[in-house]
Amino acid sequence: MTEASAQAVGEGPVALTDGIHLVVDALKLNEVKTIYGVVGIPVTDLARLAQAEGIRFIGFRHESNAAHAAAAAGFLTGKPGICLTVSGPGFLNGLVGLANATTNCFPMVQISGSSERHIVDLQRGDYEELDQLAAAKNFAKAAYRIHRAEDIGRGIARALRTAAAGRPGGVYLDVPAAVLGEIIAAAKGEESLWQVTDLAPRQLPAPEAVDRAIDLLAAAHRPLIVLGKGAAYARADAQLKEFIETTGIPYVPMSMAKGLLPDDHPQSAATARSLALRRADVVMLVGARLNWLLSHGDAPTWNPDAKFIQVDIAAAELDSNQPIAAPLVGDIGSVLDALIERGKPGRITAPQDWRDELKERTDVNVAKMAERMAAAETAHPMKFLGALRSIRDVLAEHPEAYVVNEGANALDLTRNAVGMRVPRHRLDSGTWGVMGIGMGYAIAAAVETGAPVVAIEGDSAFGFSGMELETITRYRLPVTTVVLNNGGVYRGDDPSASSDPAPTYLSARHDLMIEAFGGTGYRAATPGETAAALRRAIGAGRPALVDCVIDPSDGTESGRIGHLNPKGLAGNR
Ligand code: ADP
Ligand code: TZD
Repeated sequence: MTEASAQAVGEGPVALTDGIHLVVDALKLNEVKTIYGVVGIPVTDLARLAQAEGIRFIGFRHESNAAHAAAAAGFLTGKPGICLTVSGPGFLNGLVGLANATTNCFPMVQISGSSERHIVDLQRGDYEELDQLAAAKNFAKAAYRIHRAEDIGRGIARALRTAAAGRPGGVYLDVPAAVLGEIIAAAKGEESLWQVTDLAPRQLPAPEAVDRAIDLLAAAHRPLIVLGKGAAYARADAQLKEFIETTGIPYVPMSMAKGLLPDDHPQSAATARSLALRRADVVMLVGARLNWLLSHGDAPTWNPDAKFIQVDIAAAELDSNQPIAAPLVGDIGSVLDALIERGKPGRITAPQDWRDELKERTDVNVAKMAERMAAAETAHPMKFLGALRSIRDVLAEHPEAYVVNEGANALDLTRNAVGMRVPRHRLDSGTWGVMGIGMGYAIAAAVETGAPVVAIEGDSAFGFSGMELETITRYRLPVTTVVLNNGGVYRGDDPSASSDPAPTYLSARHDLMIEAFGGTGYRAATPGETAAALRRAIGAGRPALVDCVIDPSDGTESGRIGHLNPKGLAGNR
């Protein structure tokens, strides 16, 4: 406990402390720098004290966004992001972010106040009554409750450790109001706190597992590496580059792995993705799961005879979809060290004809994309690709900028159109395909890094967290939001079946929204206006929003994943 906090509680014959001070002291001891949250009973004083003690408190308008921010902070820093919520509904609002963090394997801890146990558990009807621990268990990597002030240090250490070690995820920590208010001797409190040593210990693969993978890669005719966001999270950038470049194996980055190597790297098969997946005979997954985003490893997307090597920290992930011929369980840095060390120079080389085949397809697809973008340049009203070409060019002037991206068409098209050159600079809807991460992720990126952030948003996607524009302006963050506004969910030109607007229809001037909070709004109807506005906004380093007027007829239903819509009788229409 700090001197300041001892005095705050009062220096008597025996110095005292309370639960609130112990939470703050424990977080400080574990070097927590920022808390993202919403205050109210019973955590308002906790936020005040944290701020007074030098922890930055970023106050949100909705807990879902605060929780998304904490998750993004976890991804960006490699240490659990902290979210603070009030009991009952506030807790429940945060749970989407906690579940999303768990789904994406980002480390975060949601600390929530909760109501009186003896009332909640008999369901006598308390203020904001909810059995939060039971609810959180379903949506988190783990959920814990602290019952005594003397256990606060233990609870926080346990939560931080669980969130970060092994496969990272979201952890819920329940701190009832009574525990926050509990008074104990300061000395006893201080003794009860500890700092977690080596938050996410390295995990080394067994040598025989490494050799098995090397044998497979050495015998491959068409080897391929798939980089996932686990590889970005692992921060093994140098080893990845060395392994990929010395073996010559082509690679495909998943969206948040873009930039681990620059997108224009000669070995990137991103623009020949379908061919690469369909033809590869040995596939090494590095921090990427064979989930829906990779068609579960099934034919016809994949070669049915392909053999998989999987590098992952979570052994239970292996064989979840396809037989894994060479499991490599460990942290990616350690696994790559071992692969580099045990693979004798020249043992693994990607055959030239395979590299040429992919290169040929890449050249064709790059040319096609350039043509489509050039055609969009002059289209009026503006098309997605017209706006994105300008955004791409301006972002190329700012490789330090973080890109946040959500929507359907806005997500799919931006992913392909906007190249990344720096690791961990792209954050998007991720594994869950969730809308609403936009402003929370953008705020965390700005707060954690101080770099400019550009959030490229579908107009529907933006609405889920749009009120956080006020948070962005209140904290004067260098965030520019670009809304690709085609007036609807997916598209803005659906016919309505009644006198009400169509279910997909939306209508908003988002540039006026940010003006209400003191930020700068731009409206851009052409690619030229888009470029000029974005350039000015990033240059100014202040909160801004560019509302891009996009042709309502541009875009497809559900973007690239329209096939997931149930057909039913509509299929016969
Ligand atoms: P993507 O969506 O980009 O394909 P996923 O989220 O599906 O990526 O996969 C990330 C994987 O990375 C998870 O299975 C997770 O267990 C794993 N992972 C996360 N951090 C590490 C690490 N440091 N070392 C090894 N594997 C990791
Ligand atoms: N709610 C949540 C939390 N997540 C979701 N994914 C959805 C709803 C459904 N949904 C999508 O999958 S994309 C999307 C919704 C509502 C928005 C698409 O419209 P947009 O993007 O304006 O954001 P485009 O560029 O117009 O396609």
